[in-house]
Formats: sequence, C-alpha cells, structure tokens
Amino acid sequence: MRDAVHFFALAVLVGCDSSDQAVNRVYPDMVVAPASVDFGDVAVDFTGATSIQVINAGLAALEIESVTLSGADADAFSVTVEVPLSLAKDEVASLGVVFAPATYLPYAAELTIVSNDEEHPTLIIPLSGVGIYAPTPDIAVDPLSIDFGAVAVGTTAVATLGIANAGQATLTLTSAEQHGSGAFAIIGANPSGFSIPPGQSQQLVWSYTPYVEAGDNGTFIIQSNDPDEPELIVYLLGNGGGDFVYPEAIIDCNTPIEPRRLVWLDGRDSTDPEGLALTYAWTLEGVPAGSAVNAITDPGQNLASFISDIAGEYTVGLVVTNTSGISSAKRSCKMEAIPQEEFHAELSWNTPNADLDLHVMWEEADFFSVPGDCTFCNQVPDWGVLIDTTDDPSLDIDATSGFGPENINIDLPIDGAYSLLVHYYDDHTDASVLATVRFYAYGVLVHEASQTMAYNYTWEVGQVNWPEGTVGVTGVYRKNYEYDENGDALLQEDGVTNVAGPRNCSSE
Ligand SMILES: [Ca+2]
Ligand SMILES: [Ca+2]
Ligand SMILES: [Ca+2]
Repeated sequence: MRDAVHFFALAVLVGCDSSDQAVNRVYPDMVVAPASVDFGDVAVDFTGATSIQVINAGLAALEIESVTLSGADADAFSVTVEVPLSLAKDEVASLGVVFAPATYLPYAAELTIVSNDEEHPTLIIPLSGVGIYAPTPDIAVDPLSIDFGAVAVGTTAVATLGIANAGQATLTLTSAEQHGSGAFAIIGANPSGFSIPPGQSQQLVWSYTPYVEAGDNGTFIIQSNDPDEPELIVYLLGNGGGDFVYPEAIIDCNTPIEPRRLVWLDGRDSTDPEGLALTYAWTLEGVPAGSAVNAITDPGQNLASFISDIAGEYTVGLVVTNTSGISSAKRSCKMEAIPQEEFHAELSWNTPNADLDLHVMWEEADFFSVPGDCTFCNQVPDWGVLIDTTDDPSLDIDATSGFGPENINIDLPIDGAYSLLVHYYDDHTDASVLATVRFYAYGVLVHEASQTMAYNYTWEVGQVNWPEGTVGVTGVYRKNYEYDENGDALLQEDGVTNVAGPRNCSSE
C-alpha cells in the first residue's frame, strides 16, 4: 500500500513538471526485450522456459508496480518476479517466464507490466505457444516404503524395490540419493544415471544390517526425467524406525573429469547433526572397462584421490561414521572422464603379463617407420607443422605388461588419414589375449572394437579420417610381416608369414 501511495505521488509530480517547459528533470525509461514471446511447440507435460529482460534506460529510478498474466490461457503460463521492484539507472531485471501446456492446443496470454515509465505506464508482452504430443516416460516405484520389520543386530534382511517405466519414452534416473541410516544399503550399483526403456523395470535389492537395537530410518530420493513426478521419495524403516538423526556423507562431486589426471574426492562438507567428529570410508564402486584403477589413495581421509587412466565412467562411494558409531547412508559420485585432446586412442587387454602395443600411423607410413608410426619406440614424433607440437601424436602411457591401458593422443590433429593398429609384441608367458581399442574424436567415443590376438599378430583396427573424426573399420588381423630387401612383405601360400617382422622402430 505504501508503494502505491508513493507511485501516485510521483505521478502528480510528473504532472506538474510537464506543464513547466523550463525545468530540466529526469525520467525512468523501461526497455523490454523481447517485445513478445512465442514458445513454439512444447510437449504436453513438459515446460518451455525463457526470460524477459527489463532494463531501465532512463536516468530516474524505474518503479515496477506489478507484473500480471491475463487472457483466456493465462493458467498455462507463469512468471517469476518479485514486485514491487525498483531499478536504478542501467539496472536490469530478469523475469522468468514458463509455458506448461495441459493439452494439445495453441495457447495465448498477455503479460502486463505496470510501472512509472510515462511513455508506457502499462506495457503488454504477448505470450504464445502450442501444446503438442510427445512420448513421455512415467516412473512407477513399488513399494514407496520398505519396512524391514524386526531384524536382530548384526544380521541382514533383504528387500526389493522395483522402478518401472510405464510411459512411452525412455526413463532416465538423473539422481538416486540415500539419506539417513547407513544400516540400509543397495546391493549392487547405485542406479543414478540408469536408463529404463518403456515397459521395462529395474529391480534394486536392499539390505538392512542393524548395528543398534533402537531402530533405523532413512529415505531414498529418486530424481528422473518423468515430467510430472520429477522426484519420488522411498521411506526405509527397520526395527520400528528409531528416532536417530544421522550423519550425512556429502561429496563435492565434480564431473566431467579427464583421463590421466589426479582426481580429488572431497568429502569435507559431510556433517553430523550433533557436531560429532566423523571418520571417512571411501570406496571405489566402478571404473571403465580396461581401466587399471583399483584403489583410492587415503580412503580414510575427508580428502581422498585417485588417478584416472582411461576415458569412461568412474564411481566412488563415501560413508561417514560419527564417534557414537552411527554411520551415514552411502553417498556415491559418478564421474565421466572425457578426453580433452581432439584425437584420443586407447588400448587395453585382458591378461596380466602380455605386452601389447598401440600404433598410430600417419597416412601411408610403414609399420615401425620413423617418424610416421607413433608407438613405444617413437613416442612423440613431430608430425604436421614442424616444431609445432599441438599436431603431434603422443604415446602418453606405455604399458609393458598386463591389461594396459596405452593411449595415443593428438591435441589438434592435421587433416588426413591415420591408421590405428595393435601389435601383440611379447607374450611374457600369456597365451592369446582379448585386445580392446576405443577411439574418441572431439571427446566423444566414436569406435570401440575387440579382437582376440595371438603372439606377434597385428590387428589393423581402422582408419581415422580427420577432421571428420570418423573411423573406417578395416579389422584386418594377420601375423606380423617379414619383409624382403625391397621392403615387400613375404607371404606364405596361406597368406601369412611365420617369421617375425620388424619389432622396433627403423632408424630411417
Ligand atoms: Ca509420471
Ligand atoms: Ca606395450
Ligand atoms: Ca608438429
């Protein structure tokens, strides 16, 4: 009410001034962008969102008295702004506008801004949009509360929780966080990030192992892309629930990360409701296939770490326990390691002793030639522009025994064709191995292939075409060449040689 009176008084003052040409005075000047909003097609049950910028381009304060929606379809729109709102000279305010169609129809409404701008005391912004059909996911969780009943301390009871998709589009669980007692645990992976196709379901098995007799309670909060149930809460109860308040494990979860980097795991925001000191227990829950990461450094500290090796998804878990012996629910953090180099090739294999080598060859370069074949004996040749290292390949990990990984990267490759090849260099008593190559272009996995290999065989995976970032798959698997004096491969009648070809880089 006070503001309304103020507004009125200002209007009277303006009236006096405008009749007196000689007086210089300042005005507010409201500029709004955009002048109208068309949300276009928005699927029913989903929302379209945008913002409208309001700028005071005048010299006096702009007083916005009200922002209202009107028109037959006003209910389909909403606006976020706090009024009254005062904007100083050059100050900008952002009005959040959302369109949420209820059915398959065109919608229109008007957004009206009332202010002390004399030129446009009432400014109208037309809003429009069309509700259209699109398939949506529909989450169905059963049960919404799991009561394990009476369970003796130190013993374990199990129960299942079903997460089904009753909709027509893929359901993605964007987050799945457990709160409360750490006596409840999911057996298996946390489902955060899971995708469930239409008509399918995912069963989660829960365990309950009480450490105290007084009961346990907790919640499991599932967030998904279901448009009308973005968050569901499942209640967990054991031995009557108890009245504990639990410490909470909190991970400052940073994703994406990069391959071959030290990754800090920060649990320092973890809390105890009574301020008791906490102990920390980090666990490695998952690594990409082919990764050699198998442990966390300082797993008992609030700040732990590991060194990522290859691209892909790493998952860690954290449980904190207070000095009364009460543990939090396990919190997990999934981190996607995305290569920053535009060209990133990775090799891993499945036996502990064998030494396989990754080769990347420029254009028509020969196997083990220098500088054209980048491999263990030619790790950072100068390709492309001389002296410029950004277009050079680099063997960043050279593994000489089991599992790999090895990878060869180029920050900014020059245009052309690159061959990817794997050589089974030394068996170190291992027999055949399964080799896997992944190739990332511009941070995206574009090719993955595996090949069972015998000692001294080569596997030509394919040709990388740059700048397209595509892989032409050749998949040629054969025994290492022997060459004659002319540099031609010597082949037996069956098309392979039985004598080792070059095993190190040539000097010319
Ligand atoms: Ca739903
Ligand atoms: Ca090797
Ligand atoms: Ca270069």
